[in-house]
Order: sequence, then C-alpha cells, then structure tokens
Amino acid sequence: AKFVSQEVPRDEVSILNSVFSHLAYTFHKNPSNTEAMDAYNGIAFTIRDRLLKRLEDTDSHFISINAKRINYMSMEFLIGRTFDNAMLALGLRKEYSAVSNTLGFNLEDLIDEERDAALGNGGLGRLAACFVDSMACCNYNGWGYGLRYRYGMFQQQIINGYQVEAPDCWMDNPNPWEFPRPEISYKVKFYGNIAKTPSTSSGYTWENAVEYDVMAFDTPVPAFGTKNVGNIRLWSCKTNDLFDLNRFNAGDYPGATGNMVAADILTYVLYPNDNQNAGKELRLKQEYMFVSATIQDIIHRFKLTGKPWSEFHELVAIQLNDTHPTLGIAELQRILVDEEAMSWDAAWDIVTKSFAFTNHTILPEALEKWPVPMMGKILPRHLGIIFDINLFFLQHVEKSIPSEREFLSRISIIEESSPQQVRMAYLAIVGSHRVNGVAQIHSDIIKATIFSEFVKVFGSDKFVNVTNGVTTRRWVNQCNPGLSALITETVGDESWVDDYPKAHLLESRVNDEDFRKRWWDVKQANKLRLATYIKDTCGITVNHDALFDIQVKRIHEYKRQLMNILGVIHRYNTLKKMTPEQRQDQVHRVIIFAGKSASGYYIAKLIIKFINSVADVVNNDKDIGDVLKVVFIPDYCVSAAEVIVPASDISQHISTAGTEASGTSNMKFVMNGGLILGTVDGANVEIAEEVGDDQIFMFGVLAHEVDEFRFNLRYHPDPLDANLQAVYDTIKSGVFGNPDEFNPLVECSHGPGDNYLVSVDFASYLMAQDAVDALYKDRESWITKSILCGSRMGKFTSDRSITDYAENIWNIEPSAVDA
Ligand code: 26Q
Repeated sequence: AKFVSQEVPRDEVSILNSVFSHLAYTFHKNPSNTEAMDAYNGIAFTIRDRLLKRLEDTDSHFISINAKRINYMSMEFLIGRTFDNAMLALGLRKEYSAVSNTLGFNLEDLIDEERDAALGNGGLGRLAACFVDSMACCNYNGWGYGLRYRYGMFQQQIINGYQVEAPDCWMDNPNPWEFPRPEISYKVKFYGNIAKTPSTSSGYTWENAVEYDVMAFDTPVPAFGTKNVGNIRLWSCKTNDLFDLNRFNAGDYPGATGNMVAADILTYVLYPNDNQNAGKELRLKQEYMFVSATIQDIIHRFKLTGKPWSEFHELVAIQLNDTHPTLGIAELQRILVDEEAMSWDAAWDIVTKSFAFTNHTILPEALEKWPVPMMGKILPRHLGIIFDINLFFLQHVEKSIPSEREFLSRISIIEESSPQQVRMAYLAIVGSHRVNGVAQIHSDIIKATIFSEFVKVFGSDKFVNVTNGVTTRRWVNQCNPGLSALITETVGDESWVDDYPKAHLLESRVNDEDFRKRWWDVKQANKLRLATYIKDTCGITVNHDALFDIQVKRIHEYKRQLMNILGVIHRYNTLKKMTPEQRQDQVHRVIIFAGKSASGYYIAKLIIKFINSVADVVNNDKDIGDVLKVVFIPDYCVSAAEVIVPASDISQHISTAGTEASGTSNMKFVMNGGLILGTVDGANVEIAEEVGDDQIFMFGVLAHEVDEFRFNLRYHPDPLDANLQAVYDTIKSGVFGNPDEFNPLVECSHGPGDNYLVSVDFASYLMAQDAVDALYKDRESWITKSILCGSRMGKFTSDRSITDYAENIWNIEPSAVDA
C-alpha cells in the first residue's frame, strides 16, 4: 500500500494536531513564538498534505483507465492566492477557521499573509488558471504546463503619480503550494549546428549544442465538489549541473558558479508585456525551454502507456495558449523524425492531430514574429524544420487552389522582409487541427481578416469559437461570501458553485422585497470593504454610498482608460459650473482605476500619471467634496481584484470595437451584480445577449465601421466635439500640471493621431454615462437590473468553456476519481 492511500483525516482535532506538527517540525515554531506568517504556513502545509493525496489518486486513476490527457500549454498562469480557494474546495473552511482561532488568529488575517503567484500579465494568464480549475472541477484529465518564473509580474508602486516597478520576489517566502520534482528533469539544447548524417532517418543531427537541465515543480489545483485534483507543472532551470568542477577544484569557488546565473536567468523573469511582442532573444529561449521540456514530458508519459505512436493523438491533446508555445509543433516533429525514426508524413499526421491553437488578439503589434537569423542561431534544427513545414504547406496550396505568387507570399509562414521573419501564428494554424478565437465576434473577425486566406486553404470548419469563461469558485463563491449565501439559500444547496446556470433561480426572487434589500445590502457591504482597501492603499476616503464606477485592467491605448479620464474631466467641468445645491443633487461617484503598464510603454505610463494628476485636483477641490472622487489603486493583481470586483455598481469595458478579443473581467463584474458600460466588443456582445439589452449600457461605433472612421480622421476630419474641446482647454490651462507633459495624450485622442477613436466615441460615451446617472437615481430599477444580471450569467462559467473545448476540439470525456 502506498503511504498516501488513506484519506487524510478531516476533523478539527486531527487538523489541529497536524498543524502543530508542521509548526514544530517543518518551521521550528511553538505556540509561544508563532506569528501570523507562521500560522499561515503551518496551516497551509496541512492543506498541502491533503492535496498531495488527491493529486496522487487522480493521476493513478487516469493512468489506470488510459484516459486521454489535455496538456494546456501556456507561458503564463496568473494563479493569485491558493489558501482560501483550497479550503473551500476541500470543504474544510469552517474547520480551518476554528483551528486558526485556537491558534489565536483570525482566518481572514492569515489569508492576507499569502503572496500572489503572479506568473502572468493579465487576461491570458488568468484564463489559463481558470481553465485548469475547470478541467479539474469537471473531472477532465487536464494539466497546465508553464514556467516557474523566479520574478513574476512586477509590483507597481505609484510615486509622485508615476508608475515605478519593483521586482516581485514571491519566492522569498516558503511556497506550500508547490512540490519540487527533481526526478522529473530534461535536457534542453540551444545553439550548435546541423550535420547531415545517415544515422538518423531524417538524415540530420543537431550537434555542438549547449545543454541546460530543466526541472519540474508541480502545483496541485484543488477542485470543488470532486476529489479530482488538477496540476500545473512549471519548469525551472536546474543550476547544479552547470557548476564548474575544474574551477571549483582549483579553489575558485565563486568563479565555479559563473554559469549558474546564466542558467537561472532563463526562468528568471516574466516579460511584463501584454498584447505587445517583445521580440527579445531571451524570450525566444524561454519559449523554447518551456516547449522542449513539456513535449519531452508528454512523450515520456505517453511511452509509459506502451501504446503505438499511431494512437498518440488518442491519448494526447495539446492546446496552445496563443502563439507563445508554438515551437512545440516543430519540437514534436523534430523528435519524431530525428529521434524516433519516423517518416515526415507519419510524424506530421501525429502533430496536426494533437495540436490546437487559441488566438487572443488581432493587434498587429502583439502578433509574434521571430527574425530568421535569430532563430537560426539559437534553434538551427527547428528553423530547418519550419522551412520544410512551409515548403510542404505551400506545395499543398499550389496543388489544391490555383494561386498567384502574391497569394503564396501572403500565407507563407516566412515573411519575405529583411531580415526574413517566422510568423508564429501561421505556423500554429498550419500545425493544428483546430484554431479558435475567444468570443464570437472575435472568432468571426479573425476568420474575416487576419486569417481569411487560411479559411480559403483549410476550409471554414477548422476555425471555431470557444467563448471564454471564468471560474465561479474564485470569482463568486470565494470573493463574494455575501452573494454566495444568497445564491445558496435560493438554490437550496451549494450545487450552483460547479453548476453555475442554476444561479438563474435568483430571477424568481426579483420582486421579493426582503430579497431585494439583502441584495442591495450585500453590494453596500462589498463597497464598504473596498472603501477600506482604498483608504489603506491610497489614503483616500471615499463614501460607499456613492456610485462605484470601476475600470481595472492592463493600461493600453486600445482599452481607452484615456477616454474614461477625459470623461472625468468633463464631469468635473460640469460640476464646477453648478451651484452648490445643484451639485449636491447629482449622483455621487467614485471613479476607480487600477492596472499596470508594460515597463517600456511610454503612452500607457503617461496615462497613469495623468489619471493621478487629475485625481489630485478633483479630490482636493473643496467645491466638489464627496460628489466626485477619483482613485488609482496601485498594484492591481488577482488578490486586489477579489476585493474590487464584488464592489462595482458600474464597470467599464470600453475598448475600440474589434480590438478586445474577449475580456474576462466583464464576466466577473456582472456575475457579482455589477452593470456594464461597454462597447460592442469582445464578450460584451454575448453578455448583452444573455442578460438582455436593457441590462447593459452600450455605446460607440461598430467593429466594421472602425477602418472608415480611422480613414476619415486622417483625411477628412469632422470638427472636434465641443465637450472634448473644452476638456482639452482645461488641460491646456495647466490646472492638472504642466500641459506640455500631457500634450501627447491630447494628440493621440483626436485627429490623425487618434488610432483608437477616442474623439469619435466621446459624445456617445458621455451620453451613456448620463444614462447611468439617471438609472442610479431610480434605485428600484437599478436593483432589478442588478439581480437580472447576476442571475443570467450561467454561460460564462469556465466550466462551459472547457466543456466546449472537450467536445469540439479535444474529443475527450470526463471521469471522476472514486466514482
Ligand atoms: C508576446 C511576445 C513576447 C512577450 C510577451 C508577449 C505577450 C504576452 C502576453 C503577448 C500577449 C500577452 C497577453 C495577451 C492577453 O492577455 N490577451 C487577452 O486574452 C484574454 C483571454 O482570452 C482576452 O480576454 C483579452 O481580450 C485579451 O486581450
């Protein structure tokens, strides 16, 4: 019998005993010197024990039935905290609350001791974390694969209104949520050259490469309502093999470690770019290290089944989270033809049946391209394979559709620029059996625009939609206990947590006076919690009776935080012109921003400074008082979102139509009873379909009109909107500080510089904001809409997304352990 074969005890006394044991033997602490951090660690390690057992059971279960496995490959997993989530998943939160009281601590305070695992930038990374949660919860055999960055997403400080980046040293504390697996390690090669040799079936070998060792760390993902536990396997560079023994023996101890730093650097830091291609050599090496270790691990596990290669795709599905892991296609092909003696065609058949690709953006600056010379230097064999893939692909195209040279050069994986570039999205399409966008409008747009030529080549069926979703475990049950209690009471039990469409039952109580009051009170309590958080993080006092208007997301021109703050200036101007009595009659608002800018993104950083400068003036204006407050919360991250999201009355998702692939925070806000002010973009469109047009404030030009408006701004501009002109005049008067500093923001929000159509949408944006004010004054209507929103979001659980992937792309069935 294996040591973990017994269920770990779940009663309070046994848990307390194991906490004492961890405090004493893992952390060298006794009850008299146990501080909050120690208590957190001691308790967390007892949860770790319980998760490990379930992880083992889950793995054995799926191995025993030869289940197909999903390998979700993502350069980012934005996990956030695990503690609270794990207690809820195990159904032990009450027990742990009692245990922490016995230790002399409040469980809520211990939860705040945990640092976020911030191994991602934003939407794409958080989506990966939600998906692993849902795969586990829905009893699919799914693992995430990623990188264990030593420094995650930087910590954002706001100093004098400017963003200042500090390193995220999240590994300084012990991490109870990971298991080092030194026995699971692979060699990854870089550089060297290709030699022609008869000794391999392909006739090629890769010689004189530099080798690195990569080691696995497993992060179990507890799942609510099932004993299945998922896993995120993160790779880290192993440094000990790079220890230079010759130098060491010659007495040069420090010198002997010279290579260690170089090795560590590959998994050192997450690139803090979101929707922006860095194009850096180190990033390419990170991508390859990640891909190579993952593909080797997948093959290793496949070989343990003893099945023939022809069944590989029946046991393995590989999902590419954007193009970042696309080299996996070339890596699997390389291993099959160079090392497994397979013919090109047989290998390619296996590759294309296993891989599928998710696209998350159409922004040209975000599409990954790698210079051919760079790839040739670092990955000479892969470059050769990519050229061969391209050659066979173009030959196939020439045969199947009579095509012009122009057409071939447009769809070539190699862009004929100087230097030539590898177009990673095209490689991903050619090497996959399915390509999906992340919301219906986005999937339609990629088929009609950036990938339209590939629809001609492969047919329409290869391109599908899978609308994103979010896990209701974290984004409702965990972050909003008040709302969760109302749903549980309405549904009769907690089954809605992993069967979210059941929340529609809330709608039956929309006319129940008592229920409506409690619904409102829950929102007010969440706003009070956020007000306290704002006081603690910004030192600003806000009144939680005001309308909370929230825009939190990465700072990017296309997301138009600039339009929001220009609208705030308009509101400020309007209030200033009123008599004090008129002013007090207006809906009081707190306008809340948060989000990080990529460190090298000049305009995004200037937007942050501008928001803070405007906030300074508005918040200190005695005429304005509580009628308008503007707040920029520093260091937006998953754990901050868990406080912010439940507290919105309105949240803004106001990207230029056609630019935001989906958005996922829009879903979180509406699930928590917030209304949306948004453009006809991304998942906003489907949210409107579900909750009803009356429940959402929508404005702005449509995606198909954008090009024409851009053209007109450049060549036939309309006169500037008078309100926007007045806002510019206020900026130019110098009230917010040196107008020269902010002039670039004026220039990029109107005329030919206005790429994201701020000036075009400004008037309709202000009208939509007026409609928000009017509705908020009518509290009963507002509550009705809020309840309808909260009850109609069943579609947007990531359980539904994962089921869509399972049925339409992965061809896989769920199976529960202990079933
Ligand atoms: C690429 C090359 C080099 C360095 C960094 C990158 C890079 C990193 C992260 C490029 C893009 C990203 C992240 C993109 C992202 O988060 N996209 C968002 O994905 C969400 C989930 O599908 C959508 O909801 C959002 O609309 C989309 O913007």
